[in-house]
Amino acid sequence: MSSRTLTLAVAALLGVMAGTSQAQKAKLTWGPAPPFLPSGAKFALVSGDPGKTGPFEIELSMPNGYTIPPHWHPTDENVAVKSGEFRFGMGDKIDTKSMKALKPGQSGSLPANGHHYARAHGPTVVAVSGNGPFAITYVNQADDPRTKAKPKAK
Ligand SMILES: [Cu+2]
Repeated sequence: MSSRTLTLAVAALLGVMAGTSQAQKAKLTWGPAPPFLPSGAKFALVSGDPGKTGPFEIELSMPNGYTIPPHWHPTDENVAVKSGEFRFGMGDKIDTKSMKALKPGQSGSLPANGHHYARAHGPTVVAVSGNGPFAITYVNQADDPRTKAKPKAK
């Protein structure tokens, strides 16, 4: 292989690698939902860091019927529906009749400290954005997956 051919080969390889990393940036990396959410959902970070101060965006992919029991956050929460149907309601008790439905392309804002709950109707993907640090407090401590995960003392 002449040195010119080698240079071209390296340039082509670097081009392929650059293309690959760009494709990976556009594609979200999905993992299990964080421990403060009920199990069964998938989670992907879009931008920022929900654990730190500043704006962040995550996506949550939920199976049909996935329910987040009544809870609140110390910060505003914005939810934009990507696919499926996201139903939510305000208050300390799940009332399916008073739930509102958001469809793909629609979004809603949940005010800081406002008690709310949510349920996926069909497989549903939402983008959640806000200003970190993100925190969640469940109205009923028994609903908190972090409490459930702890081994029960006898
Ligand atoms: Cu919430």
